[in-house]
Amino acid sequence: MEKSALQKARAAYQPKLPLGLRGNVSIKEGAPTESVADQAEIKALFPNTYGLPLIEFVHATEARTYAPMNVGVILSGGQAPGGHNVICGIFDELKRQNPESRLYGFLMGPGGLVDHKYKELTAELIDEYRNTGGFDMIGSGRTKLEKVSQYESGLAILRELNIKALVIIGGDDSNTNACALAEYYAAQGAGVQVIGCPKTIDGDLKNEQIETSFGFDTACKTYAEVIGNIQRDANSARKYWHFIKLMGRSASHIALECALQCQPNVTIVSEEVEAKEQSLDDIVSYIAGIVAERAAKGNNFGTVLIPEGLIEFVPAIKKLIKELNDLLATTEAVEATAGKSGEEVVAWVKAHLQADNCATLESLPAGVQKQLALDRDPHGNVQVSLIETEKLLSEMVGKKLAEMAEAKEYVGKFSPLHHFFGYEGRCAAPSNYDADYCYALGTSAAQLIANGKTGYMAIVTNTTAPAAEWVAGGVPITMMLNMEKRSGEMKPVIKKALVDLNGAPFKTFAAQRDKWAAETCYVYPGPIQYFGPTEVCDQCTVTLKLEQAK
Ligand code: FBP
Repeated sequence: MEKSALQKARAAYQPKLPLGLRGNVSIKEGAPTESVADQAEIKALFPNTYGLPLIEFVHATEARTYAPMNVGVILSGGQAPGGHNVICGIFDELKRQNPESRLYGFLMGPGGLVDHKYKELTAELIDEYRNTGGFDMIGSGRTKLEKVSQYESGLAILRELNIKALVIIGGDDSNTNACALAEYYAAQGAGVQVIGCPKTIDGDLKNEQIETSFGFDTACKTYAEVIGNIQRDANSARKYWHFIKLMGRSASHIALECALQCQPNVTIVSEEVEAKEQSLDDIVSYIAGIVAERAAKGNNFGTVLIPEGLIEFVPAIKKLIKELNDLLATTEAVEATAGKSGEEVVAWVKAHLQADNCATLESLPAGVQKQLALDRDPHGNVQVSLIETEKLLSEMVGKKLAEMAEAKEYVGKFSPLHHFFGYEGRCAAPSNYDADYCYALGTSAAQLIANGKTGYMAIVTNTTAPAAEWVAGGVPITMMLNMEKRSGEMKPVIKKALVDLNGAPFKTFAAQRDKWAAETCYVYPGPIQYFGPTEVCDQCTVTLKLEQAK
């Protein structure tokens, strides 16, 4: 592979490991654990993997011998910077323990295990991908591992390759599935350990045990760099309002972190919209108010951050989407809308919706009405992520400002521009934080395997301190489970961490947002720095610093 000078320098970067993971390692086990909620149900569902102790790795003076072992690894779900370093960490530790050990990568996500698509990860291949972004070493996919037939098909190839442990690198759903797989293989006496690893740029896989999911740091820093550049442009030309949508399927952690890093004029936080039961009109009025306030001072420019998942957190729209999903799944709807034009489908839908949901639909621009009525995913659901919320909001703000101008409440010029940042950050070269964090997670995963553990997630904590002081270990996945309704049934799942409105990151933002709105307090974070002073290169997110501040 052809490489740039920075890529070459980056390939040579040696991730910093916590002291506890350097060289010889011994294991410290805590007391038995309980699940966060619904203990009796979870215990009954996971008799073989429930109640295990928390684990910490500490430096040992005595060397240990390890038998050779074959291990498999899977990347699951959306790309997140640092995934390759998790694999490098597993590989290096596995080979340090015994050079005869082998690592196999299953291709294109969990589907590779089920369909027996794999490749051996050799030292040469691993070296190509050290400290790189992306998941292209083995690819990723969104196949859900949840059926016994899949577990059995996976077991066949694991046996064929003599693989005794599998590491699943994924988000909350993939780790929930890893837990079920660990339990199944333990119950069958299959002799295969299953270890999870916390990944997602969305930052919503975190709890008492997991400080952050990997990739969140790099993705946010990448978006913050570009938002900062846009803000510098806005402040230079003073003629555009930039509406910027930021990835994060559900939680608003990315938007909040970018706000804390860049101090934009407006940031909408979906969790607050839901808690305050705000309507789309409330959000639009809030933004229009700020546009008018700035215009009164001659500042016809600004930045607005919008989380990708916003629309589903607006209670009235959530209700409308629910009825649309049910309505359009009926045979009557399928027959009545077949072969019809977009306008005709929208008219049919309006005639069949409840009055309040119809009013909500009619309050939206015609283009969005069509998207809601027509764009369905393979399960027949509205494709919320396709809705261009940044355009929807700016269009509605424009209308509101026109009304305000009529009423002599606004004088100004409103020229909106639109951006969506998601894919730009998901495969960025990992920051030092993510490069180090992921390598330590991979090393921990290999240690959990070497110590015979299953049903654990690799963790690394104390990551606001210098990397040498980070603490590595494992947490039983059952400890993070609770029962939630999924597709009409109660299921054991890892609780998704939405933005906590009582948490320090949101409170810090809320205390300053009025000032950021009225004045121009932009911060321009600049690009991620890989080489240089530690205060520039080795910092974690503002969110994590605020959450961990004692
Ligand atoms: P994961 O939860 O699997 O980590 O994926 C997160 C994410 O990047 C979201 O932010 C985004 O909404 C989604 O994936 C997009 O996924 P895709 O590229 O598969 O459409």
